[in-house]
Amino acid sequence: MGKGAKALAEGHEKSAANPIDSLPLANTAISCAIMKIAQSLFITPFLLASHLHAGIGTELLYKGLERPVWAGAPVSEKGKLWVMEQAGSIWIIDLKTGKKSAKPFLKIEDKVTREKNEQGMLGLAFAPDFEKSGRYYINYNEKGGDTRIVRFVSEDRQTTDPDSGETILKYKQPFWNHNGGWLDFGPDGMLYIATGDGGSGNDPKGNAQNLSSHLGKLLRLDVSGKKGYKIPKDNAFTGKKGALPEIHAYGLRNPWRCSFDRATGDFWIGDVGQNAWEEINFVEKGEVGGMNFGWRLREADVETPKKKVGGKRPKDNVEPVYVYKHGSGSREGLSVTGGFVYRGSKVADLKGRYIFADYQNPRIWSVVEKGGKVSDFTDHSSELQPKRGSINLISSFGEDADGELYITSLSGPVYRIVAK
Ligand SMILES: [Ca+2]
Ligand SMILES: [Ca+2]
Repeated sequence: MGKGAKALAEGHEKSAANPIDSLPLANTAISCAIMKIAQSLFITPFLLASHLHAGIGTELLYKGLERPVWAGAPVSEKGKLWVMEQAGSIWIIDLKTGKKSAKPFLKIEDKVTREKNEQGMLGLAFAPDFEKSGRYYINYNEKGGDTRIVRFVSEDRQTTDPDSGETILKYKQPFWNHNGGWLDFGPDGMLYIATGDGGSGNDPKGNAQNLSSHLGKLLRLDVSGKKGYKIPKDNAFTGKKGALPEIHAYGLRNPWRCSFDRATGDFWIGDVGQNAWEEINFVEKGEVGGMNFGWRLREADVETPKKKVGGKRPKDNVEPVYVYKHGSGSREGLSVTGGFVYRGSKVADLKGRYIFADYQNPRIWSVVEKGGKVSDFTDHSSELQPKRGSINLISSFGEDADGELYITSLSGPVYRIVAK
């Protein structure tokens, strides 16, 4: 999500086009031929055919949320999915019955602004010990638009007193767009927060390269204490004059959905581009902080095309592992939505693959990472279309306690990714 209200409206129109092509027909023809061969070889046709039909698809989990932007679950809570509505409410969906909780898990719509397209409640992180502590963290735009990171405690793990929040961190938002919004705990137990560059276009204030600004950064906080947060001793810029010690990495534009791989601890970022490119960044587990993802000097792996904005690769620059051009082709798009490496057990074809999407085209793809490089690009856009309608405005992917994946569409539905 990242190009503003106008772009969102355009996305609505564009997404009416269903990207389903003739692939299912082609599969049927092939499988019929294989069935014949199998029969002639006295092989049980069912087994062979079912193997050939292995694939992925989606099922509608819940319909009718108001602008869902996030989904997820604490690892201790199986069979449930938390979903977030941008206006400032969180609900729990029972994965067996598909029913939504009668009461919200949290509802703070009176504290959140959702005046503009990219403003609202944008992210949630459950504390690693949520089962015991009930603690979790929310990223939202408060009235007026500035960002707040607030800690809540859910006493019964099902609801929250809306007035019980403790503000951990607050930073100014000079413009309504590019608020980032993602936050989660890393394998090191630290809270990571991805902030956007603050907004407008081409980062006019140069926030992302400015180490004295919270904007355009990946922040890293130790929130394990009773109150507030501490700076982890090994943060990259601790003690550096003029640099905020909260900063772990910099040079981000509008990171819209990041994830830690629950199996490896590797880190993935979908960073929304300006006018030409979208990008995916990858950081191996254990890599020390201080890396520069390049914005606004770099858009993906080139100099930002706008005059007096772009520049040479800075020191410590980390190039994206995957980039794609703006456009409406099958490998193109307008606004990346970062996803997850699939670590569930039910969808064999997705195992170990990083799945991500374009919010506006809309497309859903996956790649495989090895040694910091990605390969085996696969377009899942057709096979992931549900029986009825089409998935558009892909606002987020979500992971449940078992590592199964879900897709939220800003137009309301939540889909489950399943084996076909
Ligand atoms: Ca902003
Ligand atoms: Ca970059």
